[in-house]
Amino acid sequence: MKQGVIERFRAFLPVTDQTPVVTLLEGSTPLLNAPRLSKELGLPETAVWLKFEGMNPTGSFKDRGMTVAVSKAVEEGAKAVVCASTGNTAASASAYAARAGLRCVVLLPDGQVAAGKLAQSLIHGAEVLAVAGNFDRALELAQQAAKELGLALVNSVNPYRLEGQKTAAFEVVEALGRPPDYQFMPVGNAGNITAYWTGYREVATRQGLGLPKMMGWQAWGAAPLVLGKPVARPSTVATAIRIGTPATWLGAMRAKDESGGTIARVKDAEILSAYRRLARLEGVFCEPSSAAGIAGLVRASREGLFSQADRTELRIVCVLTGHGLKDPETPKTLPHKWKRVPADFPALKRALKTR
Ligand code: AN7
Repeated sequence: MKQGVIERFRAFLPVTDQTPVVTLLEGSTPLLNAPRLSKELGLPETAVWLKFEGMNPTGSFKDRGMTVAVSKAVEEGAKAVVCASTGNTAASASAYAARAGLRCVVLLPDGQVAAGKLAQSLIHGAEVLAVAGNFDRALELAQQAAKELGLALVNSVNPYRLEGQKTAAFEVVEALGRPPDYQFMPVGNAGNITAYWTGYREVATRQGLGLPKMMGWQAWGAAPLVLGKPVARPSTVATAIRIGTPATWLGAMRAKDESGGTIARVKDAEILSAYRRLARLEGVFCEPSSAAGIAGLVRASREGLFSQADRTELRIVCVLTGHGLKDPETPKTLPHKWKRVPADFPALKRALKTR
């Protein structure tokens, strides 16, 4: 069995026999049915499916693009890579650079990166620079560093990243046997929605299939694509998508318009509620940003989006972009009862009764 995004999808990627393959065997992530969530939304059990990208080697979808970007960087003779990141791109770049023996520089918005992501960049030996500014400013600096210091930029403005990421759409079609009717996903810098749309169009052309409606979700306080203009001071609990000027703005708009989908926004409270609901109903723990897509699904279904649909045939894919363990702090901020007990059995029994 072929493993890793490049070996599995070589024919559809910009690689040759000369490209050294830098891989951690990313991709081939689960597409899990979500029967309880489906039922709570008033849909048949077969309606909602979770593409759990948190199961990639570094715990996010970024690995699909990073294997291609870092492999091409090595092929082109790069000695160092650089990125700006809300955390996951940095974690992925750090791991793949370590794998390739390259120097890695990551620019992070100071104080705005989830603990697990920062831990990953540190342990893989990246040069971690906490920038006194937001992600958008860090990206400008990374682009300047790439140009003037000759580092290979591995943000999603690097076209190899999006080529790798489009393979997730191939896997969804493989698993469902056809494209879904709708795809719900979070949108930050807008690379991923652009990549999925490319992937779906490619399989549709190859196999004569239809296309999903692309439903992208931003956080309320970081919704430039919804407002139609950059947001100077983006703010949300979903730090991965705390982005005010998406680099792939036009790609996201094309995905929305061409597919007949939407790009809309959800409040932090809806994101956190979806985050917890998914974990409790389905046993799947994603990071808060990933739950923005689930929150969007809840909102859209409340607003009657599926009321006219042929429900038995309806297939909805939600992309869970990152693993919940990336961000171990957020669950502790949610209302959840836990108590201390003395270390004896009667006390334990009393505690369980008064639950
Ligand atoms: C979990 O790591 O931008 O719309 O620098 O980590 O393709 O940007 C992360 C983005 C969604 C948004 N979910 O994807 C970064 C970074 C998670 C993410 C997104 C990100 P894009």
